[in-house]
Parts: sequence; C-alpha cells; structure tokens
Amino acid sequence: MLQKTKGIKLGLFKTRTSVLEKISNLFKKETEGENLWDELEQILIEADMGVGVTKDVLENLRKHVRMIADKEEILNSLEKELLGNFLHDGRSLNSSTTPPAVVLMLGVNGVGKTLTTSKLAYKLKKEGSKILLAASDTFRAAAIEQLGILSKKIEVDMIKHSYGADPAAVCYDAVEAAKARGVDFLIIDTAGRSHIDKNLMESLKKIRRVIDSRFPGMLKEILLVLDATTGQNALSQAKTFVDSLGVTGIVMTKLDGTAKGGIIVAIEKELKIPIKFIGTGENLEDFEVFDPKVFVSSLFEE
Ligand SMILES: Nc1nc2c(ncn2[C@@H]2O[C@H](COP(=O)(O)OP(=O)(O)OP(=O)(O)O)[C@@H](O)[C@H]2O)c(=O)[nH]1
Ligand SMILES: [Mg+2]
Repeated sequence: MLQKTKGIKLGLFKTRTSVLEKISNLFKKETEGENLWDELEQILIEADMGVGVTKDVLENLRKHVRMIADKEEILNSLEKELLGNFLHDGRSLNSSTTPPAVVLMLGVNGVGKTLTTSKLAYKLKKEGSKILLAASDTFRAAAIEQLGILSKKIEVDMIKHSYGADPAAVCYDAVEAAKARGVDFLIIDTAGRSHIDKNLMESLKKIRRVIDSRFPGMLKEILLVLDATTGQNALSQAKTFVDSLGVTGIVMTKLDGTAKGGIIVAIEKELKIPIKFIGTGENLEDFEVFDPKVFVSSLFEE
C-alpha cells in the first residue's frame, strides 16, 4: 500500500509541484477577493482539469468558503470538490467466471499501448493469473518484435502472425489458443495510427466483430490507452474511440511526463468511463490501479 502511494506521488511530481507552487504564490502575493478566485481558476485550467470541471469546482467552493483564510483551507476544500467528480465504482478489471477474459487494448499511435499491455500482463501474472498476449499490431514494422521482447522479459507466451497479416485473424487464433491453454486473461495489443484514420477504425471494428461473433461474451474489456501529456487532445481522441468502438475503461499513461495531470479529472467527468489504470514511467512496475482518493490526495500533499 505504501509503495503504491509512493508510485503515484512520484508519477504526479510535475503536476503537484506546479499546482502547489502556484497556489503558494497566491498566498505569498496576498491576492484577495475576486482576483484570488480568478487566479485559482487559471491554476486549475493550466493543470488541464478542463473548463467544465474547473467552473463546477470553484462554484461549489465559493458556496462553502466565502473568505479563503489560508492555503490549507483551500487545499482541503479543493481535494473534496475534485473527488466529487469521479465515478463511485466500476474501477476493477472485468474478469470472467468462464475464462479466458479477453482484454483489447486500443489507442492512437505512440500513447503506450504495447508497454501498457506488458505492464498489465506482468501485474496480473504476479497476482497469480495465467496470461497470454496477442501481437495484433501487424501494421507497424517491428511492433511484433517489440511485444515479443517484452513478453519474454515477463515470461508470458505470445501469439503472433507475420507483419502485414490480418489483425482479426491473429485475434481469432489467440482466443482459440487462450481457450485451449486454460488462460485467465488474453491481452491483445493493437496497432496505432492517427485517430482520424478510417482504416484503423475499420480494422478495430473487425476485431470486435470477429471476437463478439465467434466467441460471444468473452470480450470483457476494451481499454482505451490515452497519453496524459497530450492534454485536452486526449479527450477528443477518446470521444472518437468511445463513439465508434465502445470502451469499458481507460488507461492514462505518461503521468510522470506532464504538469497537466488534471486531465484525469476532465476525462472521467466528461466521458463517464472509469479510469482503471495509470502509467507513471517506462518500467514494467510503473503501473497501478487508479484510485481517485489517492490521486487527489497525492496532488495536494506537500
Ligand atoms: N514516461 C513514460 N513513458 C511511457 C509510459 N508508457 C509508455 N511510455 C513510452 O512511450 C513510448 C511509446 O510506447 P509504446 O508502448 O510503444 O506505444 P504504442 O501506443 O504501442 O505505440 P504504437 O504501437 O506505435 O502505436 C515508449 O517509449 C514507452 O516507453 C509511461 O507511463 N511513462
Ligand atoms: Mg504498439
């Protein structure tokens, strides 16, 4: 538990120091009245909490706190208000009473799908589950090799075809193999490309169709991987995936690389889809189940 908290705290280092520094400066400058509220609004927007969330949070805050007495008071109240924006449940990974549970990883290029696929596999394996990976990114040269290296590192088997093969055929074979081998979770890595790429969307829809029609009920999770460093762009990308493919959960990666970690709040509030995991670095261990309470307290704890 202690280690988990440390993970997210370090991962949120840039966001936390930026937000806290700016709030400290407010009090050093002895900003008062409307100016103080305006500057606070600016701080939350700069952390990428989004205009909607920021307005709601400050409106509620103003109802309860007429005069901001000190920094502590503001931090405590902000913590409470931000927490109110998160969903109450549905955060754990969907599994299956009749395994395998199939987990499909989606996202535009470079967001961290392949590394996240391996991080998730590694975590589930350490928890005692039997895992199989599928290299369904047959589009990018070297994608199969990249997942191959990671799968060896974590000692998990991988199903692959060759470069250029039909991604849905890889998935079909992988589900058959997962059934035959008594696997608990089959995790499928897919190709990236720009989200406006029609071919990618069609290819992903075909994967969904094949799994849903040939193996009804087995697709338990469609995890959308989003790169926190892309800020509000992540939100528009997410909407496209949610509308065309359905998404059961979100993984927010690269939180360690941004001062705009507030995007987490904006995404969950706007999409009403649970953020299930976060990535906080390039190591396989830099990955954890997302906990809003820990997130919010890590954000404001000095
Ligand atoms: N700092 C940091 N880097 C990350 C994190 N997750 C992924 N990366 C890095 O992001 C880069 C891209 O990761 P990939 O897993 O290859 O991304 P992808 O979405 O599979 O990319 P494509 O297959 O090209 O679409 C790599 O250099 C990863 O090490 C994270 O949580 N933190
Ligand atoms: Mg990849």
